[in-house]
Amino acid sequence: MSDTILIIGACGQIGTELTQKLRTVYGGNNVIASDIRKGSEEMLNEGPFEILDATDKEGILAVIKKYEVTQVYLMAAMLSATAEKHPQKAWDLNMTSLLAVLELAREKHIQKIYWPSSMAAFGPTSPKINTPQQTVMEPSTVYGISKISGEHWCNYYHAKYGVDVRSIRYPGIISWKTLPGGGTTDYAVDIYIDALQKGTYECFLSAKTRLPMMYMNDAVNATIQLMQAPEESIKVRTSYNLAAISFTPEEITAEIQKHIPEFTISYNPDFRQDIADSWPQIIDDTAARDDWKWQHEFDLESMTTEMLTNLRTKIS
Ligand code: AKB
Repeated sequence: MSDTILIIGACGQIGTELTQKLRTVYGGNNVIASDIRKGSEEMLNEGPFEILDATDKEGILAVIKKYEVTQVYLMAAMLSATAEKHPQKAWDLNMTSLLAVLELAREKHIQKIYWPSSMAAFGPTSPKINTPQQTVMEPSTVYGISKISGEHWCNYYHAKYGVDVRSIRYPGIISWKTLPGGGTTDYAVDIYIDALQKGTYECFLSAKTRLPMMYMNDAVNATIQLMQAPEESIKVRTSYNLAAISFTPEEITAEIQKHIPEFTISYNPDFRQDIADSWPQIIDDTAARDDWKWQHEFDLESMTTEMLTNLRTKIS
């Protein structure tokens, strides 16, 4: 039987590019995009689209039945900075949506689930350098609490009901097509846009705040690679650590200055500094590299060239 995929939260930063890539891999009509708001013209032209509330289990089931969906990618979530402002809403969106999809798999309406976790599942007491796959995990943010809880729900549904749910702990994701919203790592996208538009950027994190990051192409490839891996190779059913690059605002500035020498940065840390300080600086993703042969392609240099080239065209 061929795969039919439903993406919930297809209009978000990762959802947009994941939808595009999955449509090239599986064919436009086999990938149903959905979101709480209407998608772009491009998204609507390239395949089916449904308005869908990620917390509405019956609504999701209706779409699954309509298109005979076999796999769900649940990409809808409230990210770290916004979640600190709306804790109850964040918990409700992030947890209700996951439990709805896990239940639909337990009830055998779908065969496979992808659900993103985050490095935010780690906390201030986790090792910051080479953060292992398994270690102390005591997140200090609402978003992180929802991610560590979600990971355990995934593990539980796999162990108890045999649900094939797969997950990655994303680092900060950097992209130019759709902007991120409400995250702590968003500075690493904003900085490129302001470098091109204003020649200067005021950063909400301090100069030496090192965080794990990844270019979108790598994140999308990793996600599809994990979902296509043979079931017996998936040994982690909470969520896989995933890493590519780690840098500070100071270091990304120096890289941008190689292209735009007059670019300047100033620092004005806000509440997001505490969030960033609670997260890992460098992540050990040996398990993903061993189990399903993950390899990243982009480093800070190649990502910066791609970001500036693509944003220049988009902005002009
Ligand atoms: C955020 O900053 O909240 C996200 C994440 C690290 O999951 N980008």
